[in-house]
Amino acid sequence: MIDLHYWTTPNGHKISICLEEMRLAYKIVPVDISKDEQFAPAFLAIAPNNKIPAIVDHAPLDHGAPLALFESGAILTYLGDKTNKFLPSNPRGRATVAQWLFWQVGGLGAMAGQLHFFQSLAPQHVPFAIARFEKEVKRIYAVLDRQLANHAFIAGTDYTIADMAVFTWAATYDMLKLRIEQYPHALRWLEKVSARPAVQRAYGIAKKINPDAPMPALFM
Ligand SMILES: N[C@@H](CCC(=O)N[C@@H](CS)C(=O)NCC(=O)O)C(=O)O
Repeated sequence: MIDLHYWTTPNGHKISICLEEMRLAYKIVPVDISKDEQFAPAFLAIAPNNKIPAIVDHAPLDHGAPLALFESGAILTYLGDKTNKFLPSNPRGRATVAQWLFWQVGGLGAMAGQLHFFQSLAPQHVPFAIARFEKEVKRIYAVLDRQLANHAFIAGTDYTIADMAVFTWAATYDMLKLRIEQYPHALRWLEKVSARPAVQRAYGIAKKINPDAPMPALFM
């Protein structure tokens, strides 16, 4: 059994999608970040960076003590290794998936998060910050669109953990006030991934846990 310490955000959805895709047994432990539950000592013992998602695998690969992990990219890679699914075992395929996974965590997710903050949450209107992050997020969507122009999925021909990671952030285009029709290859891929039963289940779970969770237009 795996405990998923989760809230209904793009980084949280990555791991619920992955667990659903892999059909692993898991239990959601909600960590409501709007109520600062990520700072509770019990959560910090698992995730010292005070951010969701985190997991505790009570039956880890090495049959040792329960394994606690934070950082979505590390969790997705661990689950790929645990199940041998959605992560190639050959070095070339693995490196390609890792490349896009790191691109998502360090680029798309970080920049989209900042853009959303300055567009919609900041107590002050800071036009320079909005312009800076909007330009960078548009550049990143253009990179995604070019990659998907000649690949069925992010890392090539197969759906992998990189698609799960990129999907949950790329799907927030309406929240980021982007015109997704400007990225037609990304839109085709977004529609294909959003229709996967495991992805539908993961967003359905989010709605049940937090009916106020912002839902991407793809799920309306
Ligand atoms: N790089 C981290 C980012 C995690 C992250 O930013 N989580 C947000 C929710 S989407 C969070 O927990 N924020 C709470 C806080 O900053 O206190 C990952 O990929 O897991």
